[in-house]
Amino acid sequence: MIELFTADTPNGKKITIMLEEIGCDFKVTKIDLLKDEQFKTDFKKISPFGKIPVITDHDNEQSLFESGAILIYLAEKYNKFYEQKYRNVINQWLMAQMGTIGPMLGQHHQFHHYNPGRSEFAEERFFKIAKRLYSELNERLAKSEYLAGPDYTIADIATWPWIARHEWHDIGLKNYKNLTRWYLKIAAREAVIKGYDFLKNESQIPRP
Ligand SMILES: N[C@@H](CCC(=O)N[C@@H](CS)C(=O)NCC(=O)O)C(=O)O
Repeated sequence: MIELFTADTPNGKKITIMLEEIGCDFKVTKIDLLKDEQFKTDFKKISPFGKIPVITDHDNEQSLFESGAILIYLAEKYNKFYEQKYRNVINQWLMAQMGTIGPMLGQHHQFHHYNPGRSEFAEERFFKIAKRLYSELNERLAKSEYLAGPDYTIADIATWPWIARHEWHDIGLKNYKNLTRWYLKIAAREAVIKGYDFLKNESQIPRP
């Protein structure tokens, strides 16, 4: 059984979606970020930077932090969404999510959604970067069904929950035809619908 320590954020949803996709038995332990539960001593033993998500695999009592590492671990353990033939390309797009898409959209959330008016420079900078990312993803998806090729992979599972925050981004997802096609196709997957609403409060995937 996998225990997932998480909160209702894009990085957290990557893992609930993956666990639903592979159909394994899992339990969610909620970490309240607003109450700083991520900085409690016991949690920091398994998450040294005080971040969610983290898993503990109770088959072997191994804990893992960093969503990309968790996705790779689960993909290898259950032999899903990480085909050997495309592994380098999957790694490339997964790392692009971890190193660029997540951090840049995360900053855009900070300055455009949570703290507008606090820093004109940062607001403009991350808005511009976020728009460019939408265009670049749109270009990639003009040439490829999914991010890493013809199949749905952990690179898509890592990226999709960030695009699911498109209303916060204020960029107009529907103007990016290929990105919208990819977004809606993934949004229709049963595991994605369940993983998105892992708190079971009937939260609906935002439509473009
Ligand atoms: N690179 C990390 C980022 C994790 C991350 O930033 N988690 C956020 C929530 S989405 C968090 O735990 N924030 C709490 C804090 O920074 O205090 C991953 O992908 O797992």
